[in-house]
Amino acid sequence: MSLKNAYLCKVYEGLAQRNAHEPEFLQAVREVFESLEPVVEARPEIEKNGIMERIAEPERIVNFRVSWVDDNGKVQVNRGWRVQFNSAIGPYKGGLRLHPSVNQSIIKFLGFEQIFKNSLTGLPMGGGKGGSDFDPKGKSDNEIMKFCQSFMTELSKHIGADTDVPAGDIGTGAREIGYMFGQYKRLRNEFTGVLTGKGLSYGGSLARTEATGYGVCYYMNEMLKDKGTSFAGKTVVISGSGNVAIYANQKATQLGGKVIAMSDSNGYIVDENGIDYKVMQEIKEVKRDRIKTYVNYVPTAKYVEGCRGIWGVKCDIALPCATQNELNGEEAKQLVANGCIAVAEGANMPCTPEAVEAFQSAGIAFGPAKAANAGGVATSGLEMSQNSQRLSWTFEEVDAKLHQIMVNIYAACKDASERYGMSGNLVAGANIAGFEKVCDAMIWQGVAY
Ligand code: NDP
Ligand code: 2IT
Repeated sequence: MSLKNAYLCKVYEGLAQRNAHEPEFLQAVREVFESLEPVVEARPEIEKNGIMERIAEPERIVNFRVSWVDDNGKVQVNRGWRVQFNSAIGPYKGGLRLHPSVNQSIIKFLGFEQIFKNSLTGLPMGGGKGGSDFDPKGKSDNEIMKFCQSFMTELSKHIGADTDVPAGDIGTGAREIGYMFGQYKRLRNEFTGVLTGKGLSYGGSLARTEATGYGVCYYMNEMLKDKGTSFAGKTVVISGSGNVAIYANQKATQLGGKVIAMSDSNGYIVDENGIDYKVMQEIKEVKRDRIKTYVNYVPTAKYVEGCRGIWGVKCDIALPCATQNELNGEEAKQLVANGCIAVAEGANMPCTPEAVEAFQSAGIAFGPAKAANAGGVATSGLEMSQNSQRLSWTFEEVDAKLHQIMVNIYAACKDASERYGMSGNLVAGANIAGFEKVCDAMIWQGVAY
């Protein structure tokens, strides 16, 4: 798809020139701009108020050195970021990614998408993201703690329960959030809800761990309902085997689906009898081991080296839950040819633009990340509410709210796509519905803030 609107073209071209070395960021912006063409044409106040120029420029980027001492007494140095993208509708909110591939382009694409995702949840949260090129793999607990403490020593100067509330993402789970929370409290002498995804004994919310994976399935369930079907009896392929993938497996299975393949960055496992999420929990969360060891627990499973081959496994439903651009146009065509009827993105931007195009032109249901994986940050929002009230809700209460939020998000995406004559295009629907609230808030708050 190409951009036609003159204003959007001009803003995008300037952005592409200034950020030529940030391909993931430009990919994310381009998709949103393409979706918003009819909105920009229907509402001249968007151009008049410079909304597109402003929304694609982070309010603030903090980039810092993280030095720490490894178990051999050697000093290690990493790069840290926090991109505070947009605070129009609430304090900045978004996860922290720890992975060697992290750079400014990746953090900016994630922060940009977070603006619209958070808006879709209906909760008052702005968009932000952070992280580091630190690689947690193979590090001891002590090294993880040292890194997290050093990272938070700088980050603590820029965040706060009413300013910016980070959380988990790739490589950042309950252990890392715990070390970071401890350090923030030590530095500030303040016990506040400055992070979400906290442990249950110190302010965490029940169901936050499960929320992203559950939410993806609740969203998929709405997509399937509209097609007159459900998870019952369907085969499901889930890429990744981390936080999102594990609980997507649990919920898809509970809803009657059968998860037949999962992966990590080295390879994938297949088991036509269904993959047991509890074994995966043990391998990934407790042992912090590789997915290939699954065959030691379940002999009917088969391990195949190389993670991308997973898209060649025949299935009814595909849930990419690993990382950006993990599913390309050719792989999408293969899924369609194998009879796949629906795809929802658990990871952020896992499908390349060519893959999205292949799914949409084949007429299969496609749920974009901003909408489909918003259950994680939505439940972070619910954790913030509980922290403010100094109360804890039960698992059932949180799960019921999460479910309702995902149903509402699906309805909002569908409604926006229909209002602008793009019925069935949930990518456009999510981008438009997420944008509208942020745009109005930016206009009402004036220019110089
Ligand atoms: P985890 O760190 O728990 O798991 C990540 C999984 O993806 C692992 O299986 C990992 O394999 C795999 N993976 C990571 N990077 C790559 C890569 N470059 N190539 C192939 N596989 C890779 O992360 P999460 O489950 O939390 O996050 C997964 C995705 O979901 C990310 O895109 C994240 O942004 C998104 N997301 C997460 C939310 C959350 O609440 N946690 C909320 C919304 C979206 P390996 O172990 O081999 O590295
Ligand atoms: O991409 C995401 O939405 C997340 N990693 C979760 C962010 C959060 O603040 O819970």
